[in-house]
Amino acid sequence: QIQVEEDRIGLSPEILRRAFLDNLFYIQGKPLALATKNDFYIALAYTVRDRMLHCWNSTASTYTARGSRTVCYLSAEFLMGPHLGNNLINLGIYDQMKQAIEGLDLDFEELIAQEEEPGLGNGGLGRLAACYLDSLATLEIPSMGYGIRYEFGIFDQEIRDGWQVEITDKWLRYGNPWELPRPEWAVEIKFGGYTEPFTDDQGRYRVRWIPAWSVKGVPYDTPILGYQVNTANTLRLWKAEAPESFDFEAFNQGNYYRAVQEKVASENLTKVLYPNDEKFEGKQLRLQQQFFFVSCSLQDMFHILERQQLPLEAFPQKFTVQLNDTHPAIAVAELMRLLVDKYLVEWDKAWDITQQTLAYTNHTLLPEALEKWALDLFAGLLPRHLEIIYEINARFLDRVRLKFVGDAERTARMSLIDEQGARYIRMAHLACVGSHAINGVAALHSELLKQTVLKDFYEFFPEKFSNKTNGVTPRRWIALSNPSMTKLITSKIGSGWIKHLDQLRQLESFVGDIEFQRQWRESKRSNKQSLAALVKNRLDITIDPDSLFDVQSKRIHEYKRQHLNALHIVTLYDSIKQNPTLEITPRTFIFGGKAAPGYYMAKLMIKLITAIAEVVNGDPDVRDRIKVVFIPDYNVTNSQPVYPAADLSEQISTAGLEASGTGNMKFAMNGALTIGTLDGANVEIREEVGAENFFLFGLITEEVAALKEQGYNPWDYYHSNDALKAAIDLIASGHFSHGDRDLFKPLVDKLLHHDPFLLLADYASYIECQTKVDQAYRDTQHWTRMSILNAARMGKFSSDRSIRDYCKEIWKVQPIEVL
Ligand code: 26Q
Repeated sequence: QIQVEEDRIGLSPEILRRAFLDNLFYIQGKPLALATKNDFYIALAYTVRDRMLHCWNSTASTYTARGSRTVCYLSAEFLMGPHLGNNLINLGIYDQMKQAIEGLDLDFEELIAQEEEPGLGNGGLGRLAACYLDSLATLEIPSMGYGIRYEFGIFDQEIRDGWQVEITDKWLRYGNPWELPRPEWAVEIKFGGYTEPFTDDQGRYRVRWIPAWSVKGVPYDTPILGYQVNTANTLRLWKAEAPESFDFEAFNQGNYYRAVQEKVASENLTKVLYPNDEKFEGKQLRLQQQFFFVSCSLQDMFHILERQQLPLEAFPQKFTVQLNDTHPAIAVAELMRLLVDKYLVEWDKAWDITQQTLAYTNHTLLPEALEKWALDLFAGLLPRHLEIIYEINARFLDRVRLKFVGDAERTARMSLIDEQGARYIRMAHLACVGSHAINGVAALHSELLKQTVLKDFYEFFPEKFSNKTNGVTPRRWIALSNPSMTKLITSKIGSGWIKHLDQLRQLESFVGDIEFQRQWRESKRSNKQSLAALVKNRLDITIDPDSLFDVQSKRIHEYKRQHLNALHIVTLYDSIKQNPTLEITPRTFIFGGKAAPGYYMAKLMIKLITAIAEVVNGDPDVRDRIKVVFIPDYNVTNSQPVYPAADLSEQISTAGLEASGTGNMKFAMNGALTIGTLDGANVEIREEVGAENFFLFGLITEEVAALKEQGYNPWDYYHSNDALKAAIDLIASGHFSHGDRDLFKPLVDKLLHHDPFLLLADYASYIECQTKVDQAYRDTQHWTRMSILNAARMGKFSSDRSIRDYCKEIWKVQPIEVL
């Protein structure tokens, strides 16, 4: 037992302050007078980190001593957001630290704002992984997040002349106090080359892989603290470096330049996060990234197994590995390779271990998002894995033929190899076959999976399928982001809800309490005031905190239909222009979100929104009734003040296309009402909060399918709805583009000629629903009531509930308390 000085564990403001000054002096090497804001931030971060390390070490010792079963969450993305504020909340020392820092006449919030967030994800999928790590630690589940330490995360977004401009995210520029490199646990990852069969000394038939090159994977560990528990789990992210050996010395004898080039090439592997989501791109470097982090992580698990002197057969008891979408699905082949080629386990045994270990979560039904790797590309990089996939496929298809005799079409559909024309490896099929459990991320999505993309697999092994509705962590998304509401709720029902979100139901007994309603409104109003101040500060736009804050913030996508929201704004603008005395509830339309750099239509949607904003906000006839704001660089940091300030949450995707959504949950938990389609988790949110507290519109999934089946014609809607025609014509006329009729032509034409996401079909229903919102907001009391009930009934959507479900039904793992 190591004795630690008080300065590194004490929690009183006085000791925290002393520790902070000590860190400033000894870590940053600065006296108070010379320190920059960043120095202060680093000193503050180390002061917090010291307190976490205590938990981290105890956790490691406890897990080792108990030989615990461990959840390994494999994800190409972890969108953690800033650590400092969250760690202060989870340590339970937010207020003490604030006092400590303010006692030095420093601005605490300003120091917290110094942190460059690790934006190692695109959106929902990466942020879900982050929420799950928070819940795993809070529920005291032995677990490890495994991913990639991208040197450049998701790009920073600037808006210039209304267009998105991408800026490199140099998040490591000023160092990262939260991670510890562990070079002693580095592993080697091999690529390319060829294979050859041979017979070993025991006369066994085996295959040798002679790779062409390799890189070194170095783990960087970040502690992940649970909320008010001693558990601190690990997020282990891998960085690629040049290998130590691999014949480079021989190869590069006297060729210094070549040697340096090789080093640069190795480090390229984990240089940058691919900024596309929901669209597959078959880039070689991306496949290298996927294999790299999967192989690093699996090798790491074998090392742990060895260190704990467990036999290979114990692998599935020791580890349960969750695949966050198909990005890590190569794990199926790599685990087989390690078992069969390296550890000499016979095929059937290895296959049992693999299947028992792996489980797969699907996050999308969009066909363009399904990963399929061109066979040549795959063969060039992973020749041995291709052979293994062929073997898995041959054995699997034999079973399919046995079960569905004579159904050759089915066999072709289910094959791991797509052979209609150019050949591809289907990663979702590989994940399904190699896993014992397959799940979707909301009830509707899980049903649709079974009926559409994974239908054949559901018919083959129905017992593997289940639903695990997503959730979000109330620590970051309420306690940290919304201190005023947190304080109010806690004053009424105590603070137990932060760990047991179902307890929010106790708020229902105060829903008719006039004083509580007033306080609720006051909290919302102050959050709107804060957001208004941020908007004023950053964008120099004045927005009225008494207007209805109508927010759509998420990645920009046609299926998410930000342009449907835009059509509503144009319709309101046009009706005010036609009828200047029109009485409407004043509204502020707030947008935020990044477009994939190569997604032209999404970028044009941003331009459309900013163009509408320019006209609306500049027109004295309308600008006191409607305002439009596009918040640039929407990320975790910038989103935190947004959810608490929203009155209305826009969740308006075409039914059947949003797998779950998680922003929908963050908004509703913070007392926003939802206007939404019956899509993803909206369905379940509506069930929980009550249909009377939810603004529902639009076609349902079956109607979408039927309409497309019968031949959808957007022109029918255009010609039969005057307001719709007027809105589209106004955009096409160049009214929002300084007379330029070409600018938005691609967008308008796509709506009129194809409209794959059925905006025109849903327009009338959406506008009618928005009119109801307008009227409902005028009844302040009733709106407040609905707002309270929304927050009170969101318990289901805590990621703690999701994680409990995974633990019980898939991972079969129990908590281990750290003392
Ligand atoms: C794949 C291959 C190559 C390059 C990039 C990608 C890639 C990257 C990210 C594909 C997809 C993603 C992200 C998908 C995503 O965020 N999906 C969202 O997942 C959330 C969590 O389950 C759901 O709530 C959302 O509905 C879903 O859209």
